[in-house]
Amino acid sequence: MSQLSDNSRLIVVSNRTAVDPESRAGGLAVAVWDSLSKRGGTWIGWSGQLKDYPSSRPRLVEDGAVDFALLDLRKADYDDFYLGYANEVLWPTLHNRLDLAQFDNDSYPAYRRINRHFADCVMDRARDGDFVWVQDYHFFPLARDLRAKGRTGPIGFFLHIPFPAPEIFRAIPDAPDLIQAIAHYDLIGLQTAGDVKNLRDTLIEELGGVALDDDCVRIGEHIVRLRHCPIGIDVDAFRDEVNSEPAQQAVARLSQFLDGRKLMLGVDRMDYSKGLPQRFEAISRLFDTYPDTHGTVNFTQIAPPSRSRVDEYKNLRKRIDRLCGRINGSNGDLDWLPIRYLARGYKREELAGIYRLAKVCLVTPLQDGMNLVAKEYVAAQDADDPGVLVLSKFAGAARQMGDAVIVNPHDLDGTAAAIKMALDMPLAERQRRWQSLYDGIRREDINWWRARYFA
Ligand code: ADQ
Repeated sequence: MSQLSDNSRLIVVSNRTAVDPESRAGGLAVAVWDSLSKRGGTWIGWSGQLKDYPSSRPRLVEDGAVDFALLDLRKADYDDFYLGYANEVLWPTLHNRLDLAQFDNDSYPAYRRINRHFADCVMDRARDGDFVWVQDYHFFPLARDLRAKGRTGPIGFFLHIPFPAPEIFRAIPDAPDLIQAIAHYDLIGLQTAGDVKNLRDTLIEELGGVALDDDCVRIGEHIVRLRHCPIGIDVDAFRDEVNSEPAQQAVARLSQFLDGRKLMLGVDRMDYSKGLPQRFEAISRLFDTYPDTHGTVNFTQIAPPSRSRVDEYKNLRKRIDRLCGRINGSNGDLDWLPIRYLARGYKREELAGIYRLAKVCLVTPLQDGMNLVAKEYVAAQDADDPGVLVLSKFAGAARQMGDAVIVNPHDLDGTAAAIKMALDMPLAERQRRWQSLYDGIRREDINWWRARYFA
């Protein structure tokens, strides 16, 4: 069922598409674009437009072998589907943050409705033999909706974020219906073996599923295959960016700012799962505990705002603003800015240059499906003088990147000590760790990920 025949097309569904070539950058966009442009197929997603009276027909855009079908949505629907359900219920719960979940916001009907609307669009465009490949937590119910509308061909899913333990998932008031819907997929890819185990246990405990082996669960007559497929990056493409003109310009500007100081770097979407307050506190401990860091290092955090209409994200932004001010106020000097935070995005090429210059990269999420920044940072390093990756054990990437300096981001003193060790690490050890990490991200790259899913 999951094996793709040579002439079957891919029909991908995701909330955002990469119809704009500029957006063929981060994780999902690159991975899906690569798969689609090689095989040919259709990408169905939201148009980015909110309309008072949206047409039920999608806008069609053709780009080589890929055709896009883009649906407009009504603002109220989008607010409930995207902000309300996907980002205030599912995102916090799946990241183990029940304290932040807004279970009482009555957005599930809109979530279901938008899924049915997307299902109609898939039904109009998919042929029997095509493989429908649904991306991420915005579309858990889609397979069930498609079956209800009569689709018989294979339907797969990939979850980019973690799947929590059954007792966490069960806290969602609609969990029984959601898990019943998820059980309609034929093949579900997850980032880590732990995610596979959690989903498998939930299918068994909630639906009375029977484990056929570690990766297969039978529910009634239907078999759901679960597959552990950690997402990777296109390493060569990313290394090429380091030599681009924008990367070189970024290096020049940043070097001027650093004036010989060592750069410690963070690059994240502004999101509470990324552990930014804890990271800032750990940096503060670093300055308290190791006076020789004063004047000799700078920590730069790049964090473009995301989902800024959700209250929790507004609060996070305020918290970061305050922390940044406090740390600079207590530690800074006439000629030293200890830490700075840039609330904006950078072009991919610029980012590659910025990574290259960083002696230490801090990837310290409290919970993260994979985290591609960790892999991009390693890809951007130079074998002669590589920087050091400090990586949270709660990022999916830590399962593959054991040669990073692994930290528990809740342990502020431990993280500060690890950062100090990274700053002082002798060249030979930096090279050994980097080589091993680099070999890993090359071996298990974006093509490996795709092949593993479709194997
Ligand atoms: P994200 O939570 O968005 O993705 P991540 O994997 O780190 O997290 O991907 C972020 C991407 O955005 C990276 O490619 C990075 O380069 C880019 N980016 C981040 N900050 C940027 C900035 N300031 N300017 C420009 N680009 C920036 C979700 C899951 C992850 C999972 C991915 C892919 O939450 O766990 O790894 O999907 O499956």
